[in-house]
Amino acid sequence: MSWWLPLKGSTFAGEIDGLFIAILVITGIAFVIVEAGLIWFVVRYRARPGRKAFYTHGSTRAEVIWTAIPAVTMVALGLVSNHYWVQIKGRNSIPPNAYPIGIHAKQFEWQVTYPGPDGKLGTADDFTVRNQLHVPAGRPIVLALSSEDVIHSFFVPQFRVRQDVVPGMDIKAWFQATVPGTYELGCSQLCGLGHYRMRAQVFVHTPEEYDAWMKRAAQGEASE
Ligand SMILES: [Cu+2]
Repeated sequence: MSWWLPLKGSTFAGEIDGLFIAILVITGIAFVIVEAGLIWFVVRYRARPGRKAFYTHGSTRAEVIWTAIPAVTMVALGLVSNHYWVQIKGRNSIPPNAYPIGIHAKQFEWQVTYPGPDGKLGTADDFTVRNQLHVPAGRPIVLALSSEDVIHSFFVPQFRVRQDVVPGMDIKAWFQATVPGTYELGCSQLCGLGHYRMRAQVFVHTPEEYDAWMKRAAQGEASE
């Protein structure tokens, strides 16, 4: 269904899209039923000569029914999606072998810190690149998100990952990209006048390509 949803570019994408479509179908059915009922009542009880309007205090039975159906549907959706929440955002969801990348958001740019050849953040070989997120495909990535000033939000539609970046908080988010290519990271939280230009390019490389890029970038050569 690439004509309406972005490319499925991470291991989460299929599940998130399934949930999205399930909710769309449920709300779509409710929409059609409600609109059809509305039209039916408008026609059925239209003004006619000799018929007087009357007041009603409502129907307890009808109210219980139209409250219970959405409530049960909401709870069911919550229970079904909890599984995905635990897997994607849960406290212990980050795979232990995830590759760390630091992301520092500020008005209006993304500063991406790479762990360097040793694969560890917070060491001397780390280096930072503005507005370019390079990741290898097929490997879990854990982002350490921080903000300089206001709330920003990390969003790559193809990964189906969105995470607010909040000043004073150290927030982790993880994903595993699956399809090599070039995507866009946009700030999805209105953060000031330059919000519209707070974007970065996302490069998903094959593991070999990523290693080669890492070597070049660590030596301080221009990063792509
Ligand atoms: Cu922003």
